[in-house]
Amino acid sequence: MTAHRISLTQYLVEQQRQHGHIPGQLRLLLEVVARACKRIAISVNKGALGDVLGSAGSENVQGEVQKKLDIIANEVLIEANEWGGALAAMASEEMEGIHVVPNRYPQGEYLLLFDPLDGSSNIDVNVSIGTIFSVLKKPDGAAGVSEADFLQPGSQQAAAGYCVYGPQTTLVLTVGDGVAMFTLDREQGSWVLTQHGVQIPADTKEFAINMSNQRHWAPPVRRYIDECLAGKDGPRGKDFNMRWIASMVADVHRILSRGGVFMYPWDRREPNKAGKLRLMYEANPMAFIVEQAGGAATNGRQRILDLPPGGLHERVAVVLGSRHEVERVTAYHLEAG
Ligand code: AHM
Ligand code: MG
Repeated sequence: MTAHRISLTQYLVEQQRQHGHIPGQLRLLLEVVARACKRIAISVNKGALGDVLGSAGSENVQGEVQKKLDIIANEVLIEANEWGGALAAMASEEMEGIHVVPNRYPQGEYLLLFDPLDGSSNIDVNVSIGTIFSVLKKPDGAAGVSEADFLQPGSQQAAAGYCVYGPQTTLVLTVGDGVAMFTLDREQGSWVLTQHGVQIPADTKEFAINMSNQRHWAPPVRRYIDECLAGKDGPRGKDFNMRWIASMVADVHRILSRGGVFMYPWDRREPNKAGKLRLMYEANPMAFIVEQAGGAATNGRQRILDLPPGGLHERVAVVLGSRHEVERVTAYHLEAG
């Protein structure tokens, strides 16, 4: 294996050179994001030894208590990306407004959005967490850069990825030419291509949902889960297994690896919010990756990548993963009117 190792750099150069998928600036940007994820992985691994666990005693724009690692990861991503010349601005779950690249650095053509540390509730209990990112192109001809430039549907993404900090540190990436996975070789400090052309099986017997919210769900979601729970003797004619890690990165990573359906639906407790997850830096990048791996992603009614965003921190219901199951859940919603 060692003799034929393909590094992230080599993979990206080949994408640029042979397939024409990515311009030089985008390649540079993705390398910088990957380097930042390596630094975040080091902090995550230190845990209690690095004084990185616990709450930071502050709240983010969504009113959620920030963990120290949320803030560290956000700072690492900003510092790593602002001087490279590929970006015009960044947006993050941890910042209310956009972060424009300061004047002292050259302005690039791209916009980067991220959830610096997804699955925050798992930080202190040593369960997998991750970083999710989405790359958009700044609209042509726009003078300067504003929040409105970010409000593009997910179908416009130039690239998307996530890094899962688990038993292995794995970077998963798409530039619109399938999905590739890179494992961090800690001794060498480099990302090594370990899988490409990732495909999600269209059928599955595994679902992921937070069952404790069952009483708040809408009827189509109840119907789907009830049918799964009925098992072999129910209308589906097969037994289903359930998994819920409470880190979207880890749940999506399992689905990319062996199939499954992931749902964070709308629920009655907050009728004005479309769900818990954020469209622009959680649902869109994951939907892009899942579609590139042959899966599907909807909000129960429409394709996530077609949704026009109304704001940076907009929330959305999410159903993604194995295509036939996502189609079924979506059909149940449409039938319900
Ligand atoms: P976060 O970005 O604040 O960490 O929240 C998002 C996370 C997802 O990773 C995960 O799927 C979900 O929240 C878990 O929510 P719950 O605790 O309601 O099960
Ligand atoms: Mg998150």
